[in-house]
Amino acid sequence: MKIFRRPALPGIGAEAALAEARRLLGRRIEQPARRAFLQRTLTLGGLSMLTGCSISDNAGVEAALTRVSQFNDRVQGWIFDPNQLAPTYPESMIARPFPFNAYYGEDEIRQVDEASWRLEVTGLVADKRRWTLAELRAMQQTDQVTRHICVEGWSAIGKWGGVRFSDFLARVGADTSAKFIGFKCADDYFTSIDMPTALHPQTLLALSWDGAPLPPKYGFPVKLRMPTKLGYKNPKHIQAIFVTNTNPGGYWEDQGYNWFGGS
Ligand SMILES: Nc1nc2c(c(=O)[nH]1)N[C@H]1C(S)=C(S)[C@@H](COP(=O)(O)O)O[C@H]1N2
Ligand SMILES: [Mo]
Repeated sequence: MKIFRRPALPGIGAEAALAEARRLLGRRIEQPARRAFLQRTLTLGGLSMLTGCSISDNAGVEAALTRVSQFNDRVQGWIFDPNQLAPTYPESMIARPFPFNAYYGEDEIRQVDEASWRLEVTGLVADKRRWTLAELRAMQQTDQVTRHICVEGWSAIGKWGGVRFSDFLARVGADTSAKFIGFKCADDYFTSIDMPTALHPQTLLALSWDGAPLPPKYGFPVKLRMPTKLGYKNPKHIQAIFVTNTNPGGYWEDQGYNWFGGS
């Protein structure tokens, strides 16, 4: 059994709070001079002015960091370019074996039964129904060799194949003017993404890894693969997808990880 890991944000001291705020602010500010300026000059007083939160106790620090993170979500949303492709790599660079990660250890990997599994699609869609794996396999397939980046400090290149998510959303008649797509997984993990990322050409409803059906550890029967987002935004073992205008949050996001989670 893996010990539950606390995410990087909560319960931290003033210096760490400043470092985190600088990191969150700096990541998505494009002009290097402005970014360097903010990172050099942000003080605790500045952080408290910027966020309107008093930094006198842990609760205040957390409130301030949440505001910075929410600001960062908006900036990432504004600057996300729906046509810009993430880098792709030659097959010779695929990591074998590919790292496994989940909020539990390898001994607790979920074994989903293909025969009884269905993908439930609900919310703001014309065709609310349950899909079998065979039906997903019958749709047009595409693959990508891209880099998966985990906030825990590792990254690895893998090859995922499956249905372009924008094709799937069109097929179910999703309201693409809605703001969010939520995902519920067989291991009770959950996450959600913004519509522009859902429609990005490299966002895949992935059914395979390295040319073979997704093994249980990588999320059998389906995962959402997005090379434009960090690892925790890529749900494995998906059971339900819903289109909504209410932000569904996520397992790690609700504990302080940045919601947009762009890479
Ligand atoms: N269902 C589910 N999906 C999940 C997770 C999880 O615990 N459960 N962990 C996330 C995190 S933090 C990472 S880094 C990737 C790991 O995917 P991999 O095992 O294919 O490397 O899955 C993401 N999706
Ligand atoms: Mo991760």
